[in-house]
Amino acid sequence: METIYTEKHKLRDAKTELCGGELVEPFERPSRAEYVLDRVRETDLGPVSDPDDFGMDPILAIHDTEFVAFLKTAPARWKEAGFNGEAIPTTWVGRRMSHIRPNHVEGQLGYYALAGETSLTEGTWEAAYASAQVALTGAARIRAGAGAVFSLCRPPGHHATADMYGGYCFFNNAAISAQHFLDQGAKRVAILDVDFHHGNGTQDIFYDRSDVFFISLHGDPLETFPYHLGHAEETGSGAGTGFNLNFPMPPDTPFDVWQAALHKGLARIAEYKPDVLIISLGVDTFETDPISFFKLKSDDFLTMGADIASAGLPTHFIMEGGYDVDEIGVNAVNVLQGFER
Ligand code: Q9C
Ligand code: ZN
Repeated sequence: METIYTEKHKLRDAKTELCGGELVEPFERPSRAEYVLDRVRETDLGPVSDPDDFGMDPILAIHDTEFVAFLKTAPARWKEAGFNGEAIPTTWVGRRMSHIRPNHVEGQLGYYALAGETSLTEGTWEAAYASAQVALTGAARIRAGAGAVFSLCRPPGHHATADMYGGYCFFNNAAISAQHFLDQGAKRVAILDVDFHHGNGTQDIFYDRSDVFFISLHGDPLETFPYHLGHAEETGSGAGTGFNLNFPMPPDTPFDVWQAALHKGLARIAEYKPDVLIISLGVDTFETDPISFFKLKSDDFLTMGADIASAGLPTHFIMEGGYDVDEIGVNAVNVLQGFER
């Protein structure tokens, strides 16, 4: 399987993450992608290629123009406003407050952030742009006939909505890839999100549409991030009714329980008959992930890959989360090797 990768991810290198009331070294750090790339090379998974440049249009097919401009300029504007640290929101649009966008950068952070942990820094926009280009290049490979491709995206994307960032995500790489497939002639795309966290951004983007079926297996939002979306009752709206499927699961969920949900999701995907399957591939379901609570073991990721392969669909793997950095390479590449066996 071919891997798409660019070093430009290193431009996303925040010094701080707001965690437990402290500013800590971010869990989502550059070494994550390096460990995955090392493992891709070590296992001879296949060639590693640079992304092509598809420009802004496919990003703007998903994201709001003003939001994209905000991400680009916010770090410099934050500095100009006289703030010394990295840009972190301190306000939000609380219930019954106004959705009028403020002028001041501090207010705009509250307006565009869906969570407060993710600092905006110089270089973030460029890295997020490059990450989206990695996903678009992966999509082009599938379109050209590849059975599977691994887009080693960083920063991740599945928490980002059309006009909100947070949860370490800025541009929604999976959504951008799905829309690109549709714009190139696909009729139906399924996105299966196996990251520990609910893919709230992807769900929100496609919630009222039937041409993208979103399925997510994740920690119950009653207990974990993103807290405010991802319940089983969320099944889509309008034309999208029936095309959103959530499997929230409790703390300490082991692989056999998780796998039963995977099989249910795959059965629904088979009925849907998509042209392409996109996997939002987070490996933060791992038993020693520092911010998650599932109990998957490294070998389980091989089984996961084999189960995904049984769908028999062209499959676009897009890297999302995974924060046990020492094991992220083994776990992510196990899914890809399990798929190929
Ligand atoms: N104090 C992805 O996996 N909450 N994002 C962190 C640590 C945010 C995860 C809590 C988790 C975001 C792509
Ligand atoms: Zn995650």
